[in-house]
Amino acid sequence: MVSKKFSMRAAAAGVAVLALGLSACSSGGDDDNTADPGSSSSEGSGGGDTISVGFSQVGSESGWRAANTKSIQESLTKENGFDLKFSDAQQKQENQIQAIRSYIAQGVKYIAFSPVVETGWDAVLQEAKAANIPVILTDRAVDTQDKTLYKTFIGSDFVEEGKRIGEWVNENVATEPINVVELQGTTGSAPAIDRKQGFEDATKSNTNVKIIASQTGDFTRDGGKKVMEGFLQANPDIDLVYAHNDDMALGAIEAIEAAGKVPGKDIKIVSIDGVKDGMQALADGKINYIVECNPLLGPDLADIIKTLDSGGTVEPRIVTHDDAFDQAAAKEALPTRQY
Ligand code: GZL
Ligand code: ZN
Repeated sequence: MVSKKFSMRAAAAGVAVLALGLSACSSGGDDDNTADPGSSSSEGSGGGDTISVGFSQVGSESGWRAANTKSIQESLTKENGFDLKFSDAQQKQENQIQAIRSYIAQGVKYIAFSPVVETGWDAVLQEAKAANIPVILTDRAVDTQDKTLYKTFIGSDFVEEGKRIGEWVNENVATEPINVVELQGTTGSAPAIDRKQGFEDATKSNTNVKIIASQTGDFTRDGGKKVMEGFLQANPDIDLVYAHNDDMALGAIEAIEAAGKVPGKDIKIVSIDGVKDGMQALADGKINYIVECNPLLGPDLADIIKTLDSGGTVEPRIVTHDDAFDQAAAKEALPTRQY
């Protein structure tokens, strides 16, 4: 459940701090927002006092992404005062840049997006700034020197996620020498860079941990399966898989089983996200530990935009709360998981 308090400062008027208790709320979905950026929503400009928002989504590469998209579309509805224009970039940066330019041309009031990779955004964000359209980063960060190019970045701390995985491995697996293979997320993306960093930070002083191979599976099941097949062929003795997300872990499980080994036992698996299929595999003993990465950012995005629209300001960095689960905790949590 995502419920968080973060204080937001009212405008220069010096009005007392406005602390908002924000909780995930799932109002009825308005799921006809899959129009490509070129078209405005089917009901024209949304009319009346709705706030027009252009959202560029990374793609639909994983269970996490599907839950994140659902949360945004269910929160930025007309009933909730929004006219949402939503586009899926199929994990291509050029499609995101094109979508953002289209939103600028349409004169939306706000732009929000999850940057597929960290770099290469300054030009298009300068254009949004020149058009006086505030930009909000959700889920993933951009790597820019100019912090005025966006109002806030709301998302998990991926270094912390990698660290928590590494600490659990130190305590529960690497009490003897282990060979580790790593399934990295999308090359150049903030989660892939930071999750790799966090794991290494946590395990670098543990001489039992030896990372013998590390390669991107692009956050997809198929990618995880194919890379794991390669790892298995090249390395006869693998003790642990560190997957940057559940979808790649689920692909690795398929490859490990096809090789006649038992995932979670012969080869242990640790992962990040906590999507339903991952939590089920954890409860079934095929995965050993998962650090959650909460995708339910829709309600907070809606609140951030409304705060900005009423002249308020928001913190430049809002960190999403993540939980962590072992096999017993997964069994307990599964029945009430929202994603
Ligand atoms: C993390 C998000 C990552 C997920 C993957 O916030 O950007 O992208 O961990 C998803 O499942 O594809
Ligand atoms: Zn919690």
